[in-house]
Amino acid sequence: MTINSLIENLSVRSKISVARIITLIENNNSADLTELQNHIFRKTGNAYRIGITGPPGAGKSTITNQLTKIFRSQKKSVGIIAVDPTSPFTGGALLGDRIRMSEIGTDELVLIRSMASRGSLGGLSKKAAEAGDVLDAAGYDFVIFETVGVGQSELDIAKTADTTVVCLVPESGDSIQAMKAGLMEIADVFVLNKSDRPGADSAFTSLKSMTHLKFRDPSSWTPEIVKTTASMNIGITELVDVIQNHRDYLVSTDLLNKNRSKHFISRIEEIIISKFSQELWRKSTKEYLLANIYQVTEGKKSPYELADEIYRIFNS
Ligand SMILES: Nc1nc2c(ncn2[C@@H]2O[C@H](COP(=O)(O)OP(=O)(O)OP(=O)(O)O)[C@@H](O)[C@H]2O)c(=O)[nH]1
Ligand SMILES: [Mg+2]
Repeated sequence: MTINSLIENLSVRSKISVARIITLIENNNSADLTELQNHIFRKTGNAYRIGITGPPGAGKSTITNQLTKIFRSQKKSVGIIAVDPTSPFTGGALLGDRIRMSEIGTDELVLIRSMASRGSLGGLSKKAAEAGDVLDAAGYDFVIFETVGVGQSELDIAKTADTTVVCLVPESGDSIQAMKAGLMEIADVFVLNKSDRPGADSAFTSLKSMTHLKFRDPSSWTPEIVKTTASMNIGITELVDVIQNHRDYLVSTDLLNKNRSKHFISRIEEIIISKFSQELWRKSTKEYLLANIYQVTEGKKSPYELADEIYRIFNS
């Protein structure tokens, strides 16, 4: 299939075209696809993007599966991107598998895609965002990003989501860990999953007091907390309601657009930095660096001085 026919076929009913375009983007590290991505981008803007993150095994896939079933009962189509920043090897297969094997896996209007890091984390969140664009352009009503909360990557992915759901479990100290890992900063909604387990009530209370301490401003959004037992489909309708509340809040305050423009600013900055660094590191600057690095190693010049010299060569 040519790129043009892929674009023509781009719709929720053509999973093959969608999957092929995502693969093209995933494998491409050059600017060759700019034109394709320009085309795709013009068709985006209609999907609502939900990020679901949290520690390994917290129940993210189970929740994604149950959420998707509700969205489907509302006749909405759902594209799911399971991002596995921990695994450069499996192609992210494990993350996606639990969903793929479930009832929604065979639904014509649900597309599930796994993406793994292949060594570069920064690149992964960029590509996940671009894959989200493809699903958006294809007409999926919801795009869900599932990602394990282990570091920077989920923070980056949160940048591209309209609503970020942080999924925790009652195990002691989990909410404290979330604070440390920066999940508090990105959460619009907390899910306390596995509420069938002991300690759920006290975990709920401590999470509640934490969010209220942190978000005192009554005019801004205070993350809502939903207790769920995803494996038994308990609490999921409430979660859908809370996501909808957040969406309404974003729309009524115009924050939906403002946040999206912030995301675009970061994306554009990244594109420019990458263009700039390709230009900067041409043959002459790289050679100059390698030929003169000994001066820094021997303490004759500081790294700043050598960087300045290289920058001057670049500008001349
Ligand atoms: N007891 C209990 N188990 C649950 C609940 N939700 C999910 N599980 C189980 O927890 C395990 C992990 O669930 P997943 O949905 O795969 O969790 P995940 O966060 O997607 O895991 P990773 O993607 O590997 O990080 C599975 O065995 C689920 O059946 C729940 O509410 N209560
Ligand atoms: Mg999972």
